[in-house]
Order: sequence, then C-alpha cells, then structure tokens
Amino acid sequence: MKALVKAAFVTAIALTSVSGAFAQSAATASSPMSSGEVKKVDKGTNKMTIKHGPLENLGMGAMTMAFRVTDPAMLDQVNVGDKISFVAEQPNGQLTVTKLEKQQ
Ligand SMILES: [Cu+2]
Repeated sequence: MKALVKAAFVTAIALTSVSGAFAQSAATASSPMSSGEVKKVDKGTNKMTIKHGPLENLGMGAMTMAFRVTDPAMLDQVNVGDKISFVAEQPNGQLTVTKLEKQQ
C-alpha cells in the first residue's frame, strides 16, 4: 500500500513539472498573433496602416491605425488589401509591428 502511495506521489510530481515547463515555454513564445488588413504601406516613414482587431497585449480595441515596423523588409512582404497576422508591441512608446505574417 505504501509503495502505491509513493508511486502516485512521484507521478503527480512528474506531471506538475511537465505542465510547468509547458506553461513556461508558452509564456516565452512571445505574444499571440493578432489579425488585420493592410490599408497603407509607407516605405518613406517605415510605417504601415493596419485595420486591426482587438490587441489584447496592448489593451486596444479594433481600429485602423499606423504602426512602425521593426524591419523595413516587412513592408516588402505585404500589399494593400492583404490579410495579415501580426504582433504589435510598444517597446519605447511607439507602436511597432514586431512580427508579421501574410494570411494564406
Ligand atoms: Cu490600434
């Protein structure tokens, strides 16, 4: 009986550490992607205007607005009218697209 209790305890510990590791990797895998539509691409100012849905990480509702991009090459990846998945962050007070993927 004692052995059974011990086995159950060891199993519980193992499950706890596995789920703990999973939660940690999910948290470090950056913010969830938001979706939007490209309204304007401005290579002169390194900005793009996106009609976006709610951005939970920024506490922002749906709207159309301009974002900076971390990499000017992002502006070559999309065209006006494209549906995109993106991550927007505010590293130094400026709303910036840090990750961008075209939706298929
Ligand atoms: Cu916005």
